[in-house]
Amino acid sequence: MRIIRLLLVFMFVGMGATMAQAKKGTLATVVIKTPTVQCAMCKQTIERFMYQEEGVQSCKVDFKKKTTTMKYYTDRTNVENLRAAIANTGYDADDVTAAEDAYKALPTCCKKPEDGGGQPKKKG
Ligand SMILES: [Cu+2]
Repeated sequence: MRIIRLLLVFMFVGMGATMAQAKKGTLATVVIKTPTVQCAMCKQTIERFMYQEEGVQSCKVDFKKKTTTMKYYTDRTNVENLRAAIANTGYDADDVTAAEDAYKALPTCCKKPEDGGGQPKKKG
């Protein structure tokens, strides 16, 4: 009798875990072009901000390739939201232009070269 009860408990725990997983929704990956990122600080700024964004599971900025790769839960957010969120950190995201206020608040090195920012150009 005890064993049957124990089995039942295990079954419920198992079902609960399965349901919790289903509730999390589907993960999707998106690569967003972020052409204005240029250094490790840009990467940090975007990643720190995006991890607070609803539905984002992971965020990785590649400032050499100038892309931001994100995994997100499709039931909690969408690509438009993610682009808008990046733009709100001060960086262009695909066809969404950076929010001006946020861009102005970026450290000088993270601004576009025409605004006096950027890294010294390496030759070759
Ligand atoms: Cu930067």
